[in-house]
Amino acid sequence: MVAGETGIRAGPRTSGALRRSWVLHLPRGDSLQVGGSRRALVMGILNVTPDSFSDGGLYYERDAAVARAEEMAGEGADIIDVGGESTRPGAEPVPEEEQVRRVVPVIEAIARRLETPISIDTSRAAVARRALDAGAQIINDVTALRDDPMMAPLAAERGAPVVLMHMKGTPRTMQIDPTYEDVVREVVSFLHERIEAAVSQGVRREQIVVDPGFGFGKTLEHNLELLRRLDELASLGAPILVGTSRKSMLGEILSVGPRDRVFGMAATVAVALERGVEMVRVHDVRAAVHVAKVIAAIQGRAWT
Ligand code: HH2
Repeated sequence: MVAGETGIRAGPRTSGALRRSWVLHLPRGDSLQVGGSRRALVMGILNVTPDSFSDGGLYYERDAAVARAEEMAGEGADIIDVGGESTRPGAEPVPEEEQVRRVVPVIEAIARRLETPISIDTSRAAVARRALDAGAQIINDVTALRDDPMMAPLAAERGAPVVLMHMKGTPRTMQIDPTYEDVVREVVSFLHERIEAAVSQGVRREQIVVDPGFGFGKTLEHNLELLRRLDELASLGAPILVGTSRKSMLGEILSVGPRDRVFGMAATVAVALERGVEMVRVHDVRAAVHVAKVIAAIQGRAWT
């Protein structure tokens, strides 16, 4: 059996597939149950940036950001993902000090007001360290610990769960003609390599979450192939996080702007959860929580 799996079989009202279950241990002592008998976790996105692709500028002011975090918690978010750097295609890196200036006051304020765990969306260890000091408890690194050699040691030292995401290239270059022989196999082998690299640097295997990185160096067809074959990521033995929210793959299908892609997101979340995904990262928390609850009920899991 793959490490981290319990081997608990799904109940009689479900498809009979292996029901996977983990407990992520948070640095401040709490834990997050992932999979098993409970509904999928919903990570609410909080972009403290002037230029994110769908909500740039909306939550750039501290008070607006904190109010949005409270709203998402009220809608059922299980994690608030705070980021101070846009990673949209073509985006330039934001200096560490500027990311810290954007996210730290917001994280401090949210951690004071809410019990909802906070993740920090950054690839820079200096930013993650300051965010963890301010009250964040999970590291979400879209470069899977490749951008900054100090990120893995930091995660190991703090005992923080880490999201490792697949990306081909960098945000500046990733959408320039991405090609794969088999996108799913390449993503799986990349994530396998990154899990082993993290573990070899002291990160506990049970604290690792993987993410195929929708829209990061992928065409529409690559993204759709990944969605169709998400169950193949289960071989990695880690919880799977999926982020399709408002992304251009939905815009290409629906010909609508980013804020009008909520139903499209809901369709992808429903399919992902039915393929065994345990976590989703979304802007529209209320909609995703509703989908997660209904899917959980259908699968015979607790939906509250
Ligand atoms: N997508 C974005 C940013 N961070 N992290 C994970 N783990 N998975 C994702 O799919 C992912 C991510 C991009 O979306 P968003 O944060 O809304 O936009 P921007 O990068 O422009 O701020």
